[in-house]
Amino acid sequence: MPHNRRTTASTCCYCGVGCGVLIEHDDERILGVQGDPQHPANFGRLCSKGSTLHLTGDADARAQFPELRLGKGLSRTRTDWDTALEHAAGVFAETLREHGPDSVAFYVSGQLLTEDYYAFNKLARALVGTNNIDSNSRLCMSSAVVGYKRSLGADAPPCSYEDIELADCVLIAGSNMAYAHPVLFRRLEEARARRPEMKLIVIDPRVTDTAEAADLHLAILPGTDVALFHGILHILLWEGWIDRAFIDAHTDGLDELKALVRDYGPLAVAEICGIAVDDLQRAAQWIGQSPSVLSLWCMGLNQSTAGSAKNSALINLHLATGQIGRPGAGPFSLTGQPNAMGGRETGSLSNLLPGHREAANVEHRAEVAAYWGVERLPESPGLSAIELFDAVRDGRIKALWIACTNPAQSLPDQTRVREALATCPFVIVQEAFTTSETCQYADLLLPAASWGEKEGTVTNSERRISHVRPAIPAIGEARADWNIVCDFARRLEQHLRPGESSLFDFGSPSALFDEYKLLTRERDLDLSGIDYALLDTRGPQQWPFRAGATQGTERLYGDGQFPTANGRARLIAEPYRAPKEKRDARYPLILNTGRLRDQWHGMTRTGTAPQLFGHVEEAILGLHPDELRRRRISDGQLVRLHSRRGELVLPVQADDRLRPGQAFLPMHWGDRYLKGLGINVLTLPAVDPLSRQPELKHATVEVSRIELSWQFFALVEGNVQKRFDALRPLFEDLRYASFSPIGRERPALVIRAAHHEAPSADWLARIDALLDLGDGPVMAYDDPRRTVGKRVRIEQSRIVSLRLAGETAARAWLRELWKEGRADQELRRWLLAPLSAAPGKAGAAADKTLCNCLNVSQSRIQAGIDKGLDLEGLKCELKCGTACGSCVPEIKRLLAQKPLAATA
Ligand SMILES: Nc1nc2c(c(=O)[nH]1)N[C@H]1C(S)=C(S)[C@@H](COP(=O)(O)OP(=O)(O)OC[C@H]3O[C@@H](n4cnc5c(=O)[nH]c(N)nc54)[C@H](O)[C@@H]3O)O[C@H]1N2
Ligand SMILES: Nc1nc2c(c(=O)[nH]1)N[C@H]1C(S)=C(S)[C@@H](COP(=O)(O)OP(=O)(O)OC[C@H]3O[C@@H](n4cnc5c(=O)[nH]c(N)nc54)[C@H](O)[C@@H]3O)O[C@H]1N2
Ligand code: SF4
Ligand SMILES: [Mo]
Repeated sequence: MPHNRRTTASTCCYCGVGCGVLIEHDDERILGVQGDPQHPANFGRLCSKGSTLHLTGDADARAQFPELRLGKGLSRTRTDWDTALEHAAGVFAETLREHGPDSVAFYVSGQLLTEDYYAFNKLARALVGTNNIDSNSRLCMSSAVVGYKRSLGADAPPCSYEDIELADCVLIAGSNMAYAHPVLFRRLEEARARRPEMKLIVIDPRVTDTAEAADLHLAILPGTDVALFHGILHILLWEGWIDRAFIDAHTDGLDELKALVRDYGPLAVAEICGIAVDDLQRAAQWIGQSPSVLSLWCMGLNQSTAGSAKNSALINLHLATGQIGRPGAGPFSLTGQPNAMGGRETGSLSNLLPGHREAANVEHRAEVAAYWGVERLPESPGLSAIELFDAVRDGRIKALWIACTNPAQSLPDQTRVREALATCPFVIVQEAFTTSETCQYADLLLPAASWGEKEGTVTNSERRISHVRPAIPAIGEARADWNIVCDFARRLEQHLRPGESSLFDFGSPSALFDEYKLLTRERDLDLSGIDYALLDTRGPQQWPFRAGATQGTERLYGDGQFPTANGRARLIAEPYRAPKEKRDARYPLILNTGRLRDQWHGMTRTGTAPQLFGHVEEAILGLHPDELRRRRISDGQLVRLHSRRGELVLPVQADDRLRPGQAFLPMHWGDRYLKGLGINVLTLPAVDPLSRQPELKHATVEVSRIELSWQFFALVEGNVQKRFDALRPLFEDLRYASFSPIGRERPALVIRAAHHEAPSADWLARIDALLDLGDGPVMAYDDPRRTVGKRVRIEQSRIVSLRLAGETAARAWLRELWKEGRADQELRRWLLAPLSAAPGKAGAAADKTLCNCLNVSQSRIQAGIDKGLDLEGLKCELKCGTACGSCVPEIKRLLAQKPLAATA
């Protein structure tokens, strides 16, 4: 252990749970990470992603130096910060002069810290003079923002994490918490173990790990949530399970809502939602009769053309039953990104201003302008993400600044997004990793400091602000986001307001925080009583936290007073509308997209830790077995998945946790790990009319057979990032290619590819050279008819590199040999055999790592189960599930399947 090993308390940079982490480091490198026992979000726990943070962030993948391209078609070259920012300020000044303030735009992110967010906002609205600043929160939280604002009067989740433990009935809608908010899910599991009488209802079209834990799973047809919530309200009204006194004293709109939900009788709703009437009744009864009801929701509600309606229809249930403002009760929207909340607070959606203000409100604009000391703020409405990229594509936006988000992976309808990025005259990408899909479009790449290297604050789902502390200096020449923005802004001021005092004279993130917080004073989120020193002495705090207060606020609306004009909450009457894209004969399947347990978004960070691919290794489409049968497609086969907008080639897997007619694809794959434009080449840019949030969970698609007779498989150890970068471009012309870093102690890159004919011998020779299979201790065999070619490199009696071309039946077997470090006679015999098939029973799928913390595979767990071990026995003997616990739901599923396995 290095003698100067130290610990810095900070936060996890992934999800909105906002766990505290203790970063172990030696002031230069991050060496380890532990959950912070003092942090009130996680009390020491971490999930599979948080606990592997120290294994991520490979320097080979990091952006380390500014790079500038001096003309389209040229390549970028390294430059220094002065040149980079002077150039950017010059281009912005000229664009503003020629085309006006609305010809530039900023597209930022819920993974920025509050101080970064605030600096970007001030830059866009006060200096540049445009409202064209939007965030990836538009794809994530904007429906929840609308839901809270119009139903309750302000964008404030009224609950605390503790309420998850206190509730008598928890309703989870459109959230796979077990994967996406694991530490909160652990808190829920533990509470249910202590209080088994607690009820859990899960609403999700799929059987997820979260749904499997439920007492009642409503597997509704995609997009039908509004009908379901209205149907529940219909029963609540009919049965008298409402809180009349609360409704009368604290809400408006009952009559209209009552008139609407009259049409949502149980039979009709059960039919629309595709569920049993009894289940609907039971859900209503639990909601109507439990002493306290808490709802948790996420993207299954928000990412919809009815996202705002879904949010308000759910909040209606709380208002009608008075289930708000009390321990264990309330509508609790789970936030996705670590600082989704900070973005909303600082006004980082185009329609907002700092301090929960509105860009369209004259008084709000005047207040902020006065505080900033500028004459006025821009009046013309800003563009929201989808509109913004449309405006880039049709040339209205001439300079685009993208920070901390990867739109060339995460926005819907990638073909259009890519066209926009390719045509934009000037694109700045402020990024921590060069591997993001968007980097290729950067005319100016600004390297950003990332997790463990930067300071500021974040607000988690329960309105709790934490101090994010740096452990080590930023890599290379990377700089903190706030610092880049302020430096640029001061240079732009030289062009736009020379001689005047700077609006961006901030020397530290705390200076930004101190300026920003006063914009929240006397607003609903008033956090003016917080500063870094307080967070350091008293720990993370929940807003509102007014100046002079001694503590923050656990729960809102306990007094029934809502921040609306008349103090009353609003029941919203909006009818159910079906999703935008309808199924038809050409596109008969509904494509749903979402998270995996161990990956984060476009995988720039998680993709650098090969062990995180142990759970799910490649992009696979899930489809009900009936749909496969109907199309005469076998499990594991490569298929062509296509929508009205684009296509992908990838393997399909039979999945009876989906209903027939539905398909599921993880959201993580862009064009790096899978050939194609990524999964969002299939999705559509239709948006909710109020929140402008796109419908990312509902595109219609079809799956077709595809004949790709030539197959390729390779596995090569060591230098994963470098090999990846060298090999990846060579696969661009093949029909299918997938890349996965794998392994633990010995990281390796796995490549699978397929095409309708064999590529040239020359191509194969280039690949072999990059795989170290060109010369040295390499065993080779090419069968005379050239249907199969095999190469294996063995060093110190171990396989270190191999490839199969033509036909790849032995790939799973070879992988096992590699993993076990075997290179014996059996391998030699196989190598010289004319066909590729492996000896013994071959072709089995690769084993998956269920427990990533303790490295326990599914097959070992299954063997334990077959031996008669129960969960405790498995934990005791194999140690699986004893660290972060993320794998426990899946182990429970294997245990539940036991009788099946026994009779099979
Ligand atoms: N492991 C991991 N965790 C993450 C992230 C990550 O990338 N990886 N990202 C973070 C971010 S930014 C976010 S926003 C959150 C997202 O967290 P979640 O929203 O929980 O995750 P998703 O998997 O996107 O979607 C949740 C569920 O919505 C369901 N769904 C689809 N359509 C419908 C519908 O019409 N109605 C209902 N009721 N449900 C539907 C899907 O089947 C899916 O199981 O996760 C955060 N946490
Ligand atoms: N089909 C489909 N699409 C989706 C979704 C879905 O469910 N289905 N979910 C949507 C949702 S909810 C979200 S939130 C988005 C997420 O989409 P993105 O925002 O595109 O996701 P990330 O890959 O997290 O992008 C963050 C980028 O910032 C970089 N980065 C990391 N740290 C820093 C830093 O400190 N500074 C800077 N400047 N850069 C940094 C990372 O390398 C990464 O490239 O995806 C959306 N897209
Ligand atoms: S639940 Fe996991 S990903 Fe989310 S903040 Fe906690 S450790 Fe990080
Ligand atoms: Mo998100």
